[in-house]
Amino acid sequence: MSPLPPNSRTARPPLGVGMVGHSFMGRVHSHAWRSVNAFFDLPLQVDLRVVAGRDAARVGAAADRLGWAESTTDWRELLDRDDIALIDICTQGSVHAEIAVAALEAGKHVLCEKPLANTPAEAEAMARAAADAAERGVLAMVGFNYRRVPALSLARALVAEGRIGTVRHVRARYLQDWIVDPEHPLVWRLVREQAGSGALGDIGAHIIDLAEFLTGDHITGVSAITETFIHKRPLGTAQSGIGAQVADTPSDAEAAAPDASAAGIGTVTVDDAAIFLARTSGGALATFEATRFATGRKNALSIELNGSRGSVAFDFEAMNDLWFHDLDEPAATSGFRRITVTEPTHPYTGAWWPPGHGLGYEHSFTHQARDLIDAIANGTTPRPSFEDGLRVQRVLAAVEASATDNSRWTPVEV
Ligand code: SOE
Repeated sequence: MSPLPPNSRTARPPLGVGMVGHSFMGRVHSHAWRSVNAFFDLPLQVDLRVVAGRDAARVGAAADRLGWAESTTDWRELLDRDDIALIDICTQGSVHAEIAVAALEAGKHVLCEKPLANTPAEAEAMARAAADAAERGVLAMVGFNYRRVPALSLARALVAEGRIGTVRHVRARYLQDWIVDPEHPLVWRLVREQAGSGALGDIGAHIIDLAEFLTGDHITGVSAITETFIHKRPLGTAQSGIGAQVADTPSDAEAAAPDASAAGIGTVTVDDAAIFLARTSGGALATFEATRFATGRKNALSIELNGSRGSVAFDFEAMNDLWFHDLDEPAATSGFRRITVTEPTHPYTGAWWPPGHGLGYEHSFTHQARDLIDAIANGTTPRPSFEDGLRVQRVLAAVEASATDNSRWTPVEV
């Protein structure tokens, strides 16, 4: 029997990936690396080589479950592997800079989860390392995945085409409620040394990035208030939900993790909620709300842009729809209309299911992987870049600075 023709998978050059962290983000990134070649025609074949984590038993089990060839408790091993070309950072923010800078200097491409870092200084060091590495053809992306929800990619295209005219308003919210219960333990997302900030950096970063992505403009100034509603929480581990995701930190960079096994009470050192106003370089007025105390809202991201010729509006709770208002519509049929973003001509959707079947949260990460692989294969700058991530980090810092300065707060006589 004549030999079968080479399978296109084996014919494509491999892209070896090493991932650090295997909790919530590690799991969804693994799903993206496993699925991207199955649904997109790419010049490189992803190879899930090694996953690194803190605990040998846990990371070994994660490797088996998530499809990684090997596991290790020392992330630095990944930098010495010739069969690994890309480092995927899915850890808590306190170790993003250390891993990303080392990986870039070792000649590895980098995908880093958001926010880029815990401080502007760390983000600046990462952006510098990425700029230096780019001169050697080594590329970096920060994982603001919501840009790659098809409805939001379509919104960006409509705004860029001028379909809503000059943007006058941005109205963005990201609402969760996973720590409304005062008995929810003090997990790493509630500790500044590990998370950098609270709702502001974790979910506020997403709507800051989206506002700049959709408008094509930058935030030039903010005025903010933040609040921590519950200051003391029990030490221990959360059994379910977002808080149950135990942070992965490489063994040699163990952050000051709250002692999950200890009894007792610990102090929350980050915001529970942040609300801020902003102006953009395009002259728009913007409002942002990021909170973990929107009781009943589980992962409710929404954003609306109002322009001189129309509006676009998106709600993640109906993530396959984009609402569009065109001022040029005749009055008789004017109003917001719902675009079901599942046509083959819409961004990314043609790779998946027939019209009307819809996509989920995880697909945005596969789209992120697709675009990063495409950039690596073509030597183009992935977006959002570390420079984009640094700009978000500076907005986060400005919000915190504004919130701690009450000089502009005008009390109302009661
Ligand atoms: C927790 O708020 C979290 O996992 C964020 O960290 C992610 O970025 C977001 O996509 C879902 O919620």
